[in-house]
Amino acid sequence: MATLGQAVDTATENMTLSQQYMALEDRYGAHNYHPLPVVLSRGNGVYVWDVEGKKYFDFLSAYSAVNQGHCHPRIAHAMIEQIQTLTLTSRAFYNDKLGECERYLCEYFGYEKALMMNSGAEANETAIKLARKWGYEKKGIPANQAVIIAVEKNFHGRTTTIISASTDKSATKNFGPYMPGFQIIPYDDVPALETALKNPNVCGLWIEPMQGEAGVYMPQEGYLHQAQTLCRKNNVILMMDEVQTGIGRTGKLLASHHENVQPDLLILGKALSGGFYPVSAVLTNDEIMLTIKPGQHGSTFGGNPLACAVTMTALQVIKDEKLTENAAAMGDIFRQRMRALMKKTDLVTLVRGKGLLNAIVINDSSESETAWNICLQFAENGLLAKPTHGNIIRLAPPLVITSEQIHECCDIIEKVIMNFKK
Ligand code: IF1
Repeated sequence: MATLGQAVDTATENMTLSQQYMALEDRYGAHNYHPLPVVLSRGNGVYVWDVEGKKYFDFLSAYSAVNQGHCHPRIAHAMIEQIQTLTLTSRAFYNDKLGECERYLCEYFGYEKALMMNSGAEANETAIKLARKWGYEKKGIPANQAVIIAVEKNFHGRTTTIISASTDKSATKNFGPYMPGFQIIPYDDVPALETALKNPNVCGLWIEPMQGEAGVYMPQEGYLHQAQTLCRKNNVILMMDEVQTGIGRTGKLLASHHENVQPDLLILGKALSGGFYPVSAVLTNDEIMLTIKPGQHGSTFGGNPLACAVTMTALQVIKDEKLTENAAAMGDIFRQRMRALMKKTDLVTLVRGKGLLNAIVINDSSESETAWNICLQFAENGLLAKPTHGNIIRLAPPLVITSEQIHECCDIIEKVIMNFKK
């Protein structure tokens, strides 16, 4: 077995262990990311360690997949038990975990039916297919005329259909031709929504309750509720992508709940498994879900026994450890500390977010390296975060963070910001 040193073509005698691992990825892996130069090898709760043994607070939480904290022991135990029992049956047969998990999901989130998939993108693809099928078979939209309304700066995943609705050039350039049937309108714009929904061929409105990738952008108070009202008035499905904002992240079980909105169709992923396994799901009512008949949709691993065992435990942990409530309380402390920091510096111009999904806006152009360089110094000081777009830094720790830890992290952020030289 080649040792690490032999695995890369470049010389390794003067390279750190981290540099050797980074060289491996560079040599053998697709260059589809630009990671911070940190090589992680262990995680526990809010902490991760790199291969040199340096400890960090994780302020990205794998893009909100580890809301329960890294390597949560209860979820690990449930996974190990199931791994040694039954992992995958396919849906050619029944198994003793799927029905239990579907009931658990429906009761937990308040829906009649669940369809389990693997990635967040697949759940969004499932939502698109359900909305279209319902549009043709229940709303009476003429064949192949169904339209789904999406909004500017959305992020729903990376498949060719999903990016067909994207307004982000880096997500769409040279991936055409694009899937038809999407109309893009501005986010957080009720008049634009009102006009678009008048089209009788519209089957769905497809939005995030807060736009994570766009830079933790929150719509004005009331937008979500008006969207729900307008969808009901125009017989359109409100398809809410809570892959990043759901499962306690924003201080409510769903970010939609900040406005007492119950989406007609709910899209979940990421923290459904606490970061142990790719699990996603679409939840909706019988009328919509039962438009898909046997053999019309599915996936090899969708809803497998291992995914189900992990999911039920990961969601029970959110409840038992009151992580939603903790996210609300810790988020208040965090934004309070950031607003106090803003009074002492002009480098941070804005803090925004709900619960533990927050972002700070850096006072420099979005083309500058400033936010990136600030994140490098955060890492130097033991806190991992990464800019979303240009000058916006997303700050989203696991929901298990304590008040002592959140203050320690704010101290790190303050120290770096106050000493930063552009
Ligand atoms: C990447 C972004 C975040 C999501 C929402 C669906 C999906 C995601 C609201 C798809 C996934 C991830 C994907 C990952 C980075 C990260 C991300 F920067 F891409 F946009 F979080 F903001 N809906 N978001 O946030 O779920 O298929 O990935 O399981 O692709 O770079 P997935």
